[in-house]
Amino acid sequence: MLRQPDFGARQSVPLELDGVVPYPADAAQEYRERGYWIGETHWDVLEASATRNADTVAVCDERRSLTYRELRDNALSQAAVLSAMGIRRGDRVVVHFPNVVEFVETTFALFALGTVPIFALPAHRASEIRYFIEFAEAAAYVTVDKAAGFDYGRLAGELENEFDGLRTVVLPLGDAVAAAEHRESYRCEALPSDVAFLQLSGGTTGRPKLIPRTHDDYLYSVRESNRICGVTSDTVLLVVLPVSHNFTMSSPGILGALHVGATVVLAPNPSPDTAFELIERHRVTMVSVVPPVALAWMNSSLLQSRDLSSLRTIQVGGAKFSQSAAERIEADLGARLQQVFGMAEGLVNYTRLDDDATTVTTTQGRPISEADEVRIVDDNDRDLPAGQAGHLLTRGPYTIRGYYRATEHNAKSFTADGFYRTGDIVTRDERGYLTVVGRAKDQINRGGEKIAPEEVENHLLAHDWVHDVSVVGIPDEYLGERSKAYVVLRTEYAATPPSSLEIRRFLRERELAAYKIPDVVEFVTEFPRTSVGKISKNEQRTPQPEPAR
Ligand code: AMP
Ligand code: DBH
Repeated sequence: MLRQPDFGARQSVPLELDGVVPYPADAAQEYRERGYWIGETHWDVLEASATRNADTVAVCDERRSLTYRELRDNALSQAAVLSAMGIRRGDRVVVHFPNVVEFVETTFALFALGTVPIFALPAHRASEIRYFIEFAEAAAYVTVDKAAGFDYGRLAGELENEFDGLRTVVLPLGDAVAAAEHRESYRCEALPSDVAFLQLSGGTTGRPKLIPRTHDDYLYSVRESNRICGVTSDTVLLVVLPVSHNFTMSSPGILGALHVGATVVLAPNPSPDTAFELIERHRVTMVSVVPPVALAWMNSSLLQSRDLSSLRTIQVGGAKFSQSAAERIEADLGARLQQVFGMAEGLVNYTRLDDDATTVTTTQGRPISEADEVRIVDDNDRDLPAGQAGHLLTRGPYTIRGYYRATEHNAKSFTADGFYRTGDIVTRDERGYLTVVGRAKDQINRGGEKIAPEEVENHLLAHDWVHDVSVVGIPDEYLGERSKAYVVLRTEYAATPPSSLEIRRFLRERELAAYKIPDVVEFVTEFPRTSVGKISKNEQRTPQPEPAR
């Protein structure tokens, strides 16, 4: 019989993880003294909820439903199995799940062990997963068997062959878990100041960046988010966005709901068909969506036939929500709008539930905490007066001071005194409300899904026929932006270009997440250039008149 690892009393040694930039000691001390960091871990939170709300449903999907007690016990059983496989505190483990209950079980099993999950997105494919394993020297890859139209189990098999020593776990575990012995009380080994997991950044560079978040800092943002968003044990939260996304996890998301004994309903996809039925069946009170999903819901004919009357709050974030849609949504869906402007690096802004209609429809909210320091600066880092658009810099009790193992990049992404350069262009009013008006970073925001052009360009450059590429975001009525690749072919192939379909197939065969594959491919003979000879992506982003025929 597998026994749960017995660590007895909590160890007092902080986790040493190389490549993490810690909060400076004086800032950490201040955040503790001011009561932001209260010294709890994610595992403590689940234990407390399981004690208070043992028989309440914590999380369900189409196939399974778990009470808080079951979630806790299953997580501990899985921890026993992982521990028997040699997985230890501080090991990095890639967690790769569609929206299924097993994601939550696994995440808490890893929290119990003090292991550090890397939250891959469901849409990620071999190319991204391989990179996470290599870069973070992951000890294991945990996933679920076939689900949501993709064979995750098969990918696990391939990875196991490819990476020496990588352990792969494909759920369900069956007998191994059933044999695990349960304990009444279990103390996890992690310390609240430890890195709890690595979240992902949409990024701007050739490779995604990993974001180390501590229990202390993340749980502060989760508790405050609950307060701001009115999440209580009566909340029924519907998750239609990818489970592992930072918005879904923490704003207030799955972790917020589990903190207060609420119920989380996982939807396999965000279509009105699926989501409306779940809202009706589970009497859902709250949901978080990206703008294209909000638009699809607002325009759905199913609104006539489904009962959405339980829905109180609809959060929209991840990309800019147009004012005109924001003005319509409450009437269309019968729920209050809350705009959310957040980032996995930290800072999250919300419009408040009692804000006036103009604030809710025209701003992206204000920061969670009075300790969130926000600066709006010009190109030379000089502070701008209220109302003027500039670069948003931020520092605070739940914003990282550096990406994981990224010394060189950190020097560019953070100021010397620890402000994160968000890459967003915003205005701030006298009250501190932010409105996103643009972006300085080279990133495409495809309806909330972030694409780093350089990453896609690198893949395209691997094509034998391709001489040069430039990937940009172009305006799209529905997504806000979609992606376009301008391709210059090698001269010997220019006369017989491949079709854009072939280029896209090439990328798919490189096992890249589907949302990164350009929506449009155009073959050109040269790129527009700026006066200093750099590619003018701005010009490429601007729609060009169709050539006369
Ligand atoms: P990431 O750093 O990958 O977590 O992505 C966060 C980025 O998403 C932000 O820096 C913004 O560029 C964008 N974003 C998130 N929410 C909003 C929003 N409500 N409006 C506009 N942009 C947003
Ligand atoms: O886009 C994001 O990354 C995001 C949006 C809303 C986020 O991380 C969040 C809320 O926490």
